[in-house]
Amino acid sequence: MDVRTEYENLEVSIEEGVTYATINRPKVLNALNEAVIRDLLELIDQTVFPSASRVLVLSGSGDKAFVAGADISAMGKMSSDEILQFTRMGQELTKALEAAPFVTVASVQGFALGGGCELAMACDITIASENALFGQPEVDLGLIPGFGGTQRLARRVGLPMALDILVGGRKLKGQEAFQVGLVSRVVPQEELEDAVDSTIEAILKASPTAIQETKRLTRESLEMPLAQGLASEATTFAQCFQGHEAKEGISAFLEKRKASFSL
Ligand code: CO8
Repeated sequence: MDVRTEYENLEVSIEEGVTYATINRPKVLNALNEAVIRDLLELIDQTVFPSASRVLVLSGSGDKAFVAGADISAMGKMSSDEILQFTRMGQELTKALEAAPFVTVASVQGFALGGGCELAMACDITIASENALFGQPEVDLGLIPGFGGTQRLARRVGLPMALDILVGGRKLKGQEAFQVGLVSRVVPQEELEDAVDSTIEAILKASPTAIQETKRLTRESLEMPLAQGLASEATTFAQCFQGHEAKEGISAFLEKRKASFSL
């Protein structure tokens, strides 16, 4: 089965182990409509199977915006049934990014507002340039966040900061977003590509199974009691230890050579 790389609203390229997806609607600052979300969901499915990509990098076209939110003009034309469907699709996308067996990296420059902030937050690693601007301005439109903002933001940055962003209209530039834990790293704009590349390099050189299990357990830790999470960690650790990747990793260390992992 061929992997589809031609999409109306996405630029997709696949390189060794990595799928790059750029949301390509620069005239509306990469706003998310139903078609973009459907395309992203299909791409995620394809990245799981049959592609062997271990990393998905999400970005927005141009340097002005990652994503300036859900497409306000498209939403204005939706019926209440359609809007419910649209919210659910957006939430499905954020859940798919979190549940994916590969690592999702958001590369953010410019506006990451509303649905754009929610999309960046659903990625495993969010790398922002100093010019990034995060915010959840939905209340100004008479709306509330609909792609997970009311649920994920407080888990990510704590209640006082989340409420300041959600109801106090606070917008955070890249550096401040890093300081409050909204993003993983912040770099000057001209270093964004290198920062993404070095993150990819670190992921690709490590054991695929270990990366996949670590992501799964760490994400699950937010959903379960500590004792249950620790039990799950111990079992998975023992399983990894039995696997050929751990045998290779440990031997390589002892033999003072680079490990070579295969799935
Ligand atoms: N939707 C549609 N079009 C947009 C959007 C958007 N979110 N953002 C920008 N655009 C369009 C503008 O209308 C404009 O189009 P045109 O050239 O035809 O006039 C073009 O992009 C460029 O934008 P501006 O001229 O406004 O550029 P500025 O640099 O002056 O301003 C801003 C940039 C500050 C980003 C401004 O465009 C803005 O405020 N955009 C809206 C931001 C926003 O409110 N985002 C939240 C949207 S709601 C949301 O995301 C909810 C998510 C969950 C939804 C669940 C649904 C059911």
